[in-house]
Amino acid sequence: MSLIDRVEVLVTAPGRNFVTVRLTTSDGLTGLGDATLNGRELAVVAYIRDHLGPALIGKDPARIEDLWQYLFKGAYWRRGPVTMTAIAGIDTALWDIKGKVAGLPVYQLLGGRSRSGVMVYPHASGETEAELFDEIERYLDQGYRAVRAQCGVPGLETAYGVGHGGRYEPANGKLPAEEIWSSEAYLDFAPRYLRKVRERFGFGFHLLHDVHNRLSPIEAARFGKAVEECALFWIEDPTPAENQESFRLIRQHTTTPLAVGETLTSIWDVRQLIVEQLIDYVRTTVTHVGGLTHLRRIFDLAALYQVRTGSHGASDLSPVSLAAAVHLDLTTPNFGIQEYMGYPPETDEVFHTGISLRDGYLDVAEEPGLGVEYDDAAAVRFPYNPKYLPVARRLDGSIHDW
Ligand code: EZ4
Ligand code: CO
Repeated sequence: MSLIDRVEVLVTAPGRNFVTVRLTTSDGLTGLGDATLNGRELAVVAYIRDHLGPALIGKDPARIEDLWQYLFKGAYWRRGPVTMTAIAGIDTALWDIKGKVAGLPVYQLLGGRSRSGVMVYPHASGETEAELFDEIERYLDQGYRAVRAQCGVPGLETAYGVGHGGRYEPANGKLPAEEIWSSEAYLDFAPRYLRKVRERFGFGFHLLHDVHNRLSPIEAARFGKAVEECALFWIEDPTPAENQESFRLIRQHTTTPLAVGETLTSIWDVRQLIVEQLIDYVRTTVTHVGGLTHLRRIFDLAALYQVRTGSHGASDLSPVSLAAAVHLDLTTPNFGIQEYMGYPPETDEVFHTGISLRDGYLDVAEEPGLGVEYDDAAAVRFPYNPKYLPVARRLDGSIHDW
């Protein structure tokens, strides 16, 4: 019988930091999983290297479900981003191995295709409206069917989601950078530029917007109402979701669809949002909810309540994460949309994937497993480069949700 022989945690920074789990079996098969937690990478590395890895040696890699329960329930300490990201790295690598053993792409193991491609949305952003409109135009010209729009807010020096003349990368400080936030300025400006986007480009594509947890429930309700005429695909993270019931208030006031989930780490964190139909899209992602084993359980729960999926797919999730996401998206009946920012050339030097983009849809190559190769020789050329996400302060200096 083939057993888990080796557990490696690989850290590389080709464009940005990524943590990758590589499992090797006694008959020489390898599996890859993404375990990147932006700005907290080494906490996950230690969790796998010092705690999960030693317990996996000699275990049967075919028993994915049992190993998941062993790492989750068996740990006594459960949930939380570090734990669930570490479990995800291992779980994803086990699915990769199972695919290789079977000689089948992972989406086949998950039930086969429900669709011919995975609709994605890229990020259009600008410090000014003019820059934002140029980016939207560029993406629409490239054939994307959906675009996320984020613009700098007059009076605020920085705004989340806005690249500064290049790729958007929020983890940018040796220590956390401090950004100033004003919900008043944002609430005044954002509905106006979103309306201008529709006036200029029409309604023939899906328009998305990320609020990034910056509003209170009643402010979010007001925002949702103010943008109803824009027919948004969704507003994302209108308010922090620890109090899941607070979404009732937003719901009572607006028909703008709501999406939540990128920082949530288990089915328990989205249970009420889903069963009370307080959201329209669940955005949990394979890397931060313990891998494919748990994510598909969330998606199945969501299907019962007409909630569709829209997984987080920012570029701080590695190409291994993207590949796993696309395999699952291809099969999921209640799939909605997948976030996709693409990667800089350095990232592609380390992670070789057969993922293709056509007419705004992603697809995977028909390789066994996830279809991703990790290039060790390239990876060592990009050593770990510690970076933090910023923090946000209000105009009076107090801390706000970033
Ligand atoms: O700020 O992934 O929808 N995407 C986002 C991201 C997050 C980063 C945090 O690591 O909100 O850009
Ligand atoms: Co977001």
